Amino acid sequence: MVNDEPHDAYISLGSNMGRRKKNIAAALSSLETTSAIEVARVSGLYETDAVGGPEDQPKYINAAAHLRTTLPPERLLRVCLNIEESLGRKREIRWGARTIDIDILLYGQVIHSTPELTLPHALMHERRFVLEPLAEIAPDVIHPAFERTIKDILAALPSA
Ligand code: PH2
Ligand code: MG
Ligand code: MG
Repeated sequence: MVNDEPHDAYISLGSNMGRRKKNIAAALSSLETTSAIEVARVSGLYETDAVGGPEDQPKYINAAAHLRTTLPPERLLRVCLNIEESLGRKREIRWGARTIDIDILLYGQVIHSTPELTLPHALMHERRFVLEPLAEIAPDVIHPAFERTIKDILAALPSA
């Protein structure tokens, strides 16, 4: 039997190099034109201070999106990494400035950990720049490891 039921996946997008809004828009349009992916909903754009990495980095634009996809998690990750590369992403310094970062936050209620991919995203629950856009589009979605909603996890974050 062919399993072609789409799954709900949530991603985070971030850019702090070059034309930041354009990079986010280009990543979303590449996702949309991938045949097994539908971009169901996109959050607004949030300008955020860089967290971690080298000092004096430019501010980020962050956003979150809800995808519906028939791709399994590893193939969705491969698509995201290919889009990053096509938009000129260079991986030099950990948490350094980047044209585009596309992270899979949640894939249904899957809990999964390999060297390539951890679901849910290992740091999402402590990052305001991830949770704020995500809470805009998915406030009542459950984080499967903490068994709490996104809006509750956001509300419990210590204030900056
Ligand atoms: N991504 C990081 C590290 N720091 N800071 C902000 N504000 N936004 C990000 O997307 C971001 C970050 C690693 O992926
Ligand atoms: Mg990231
Ligand atoms: Mg990443």
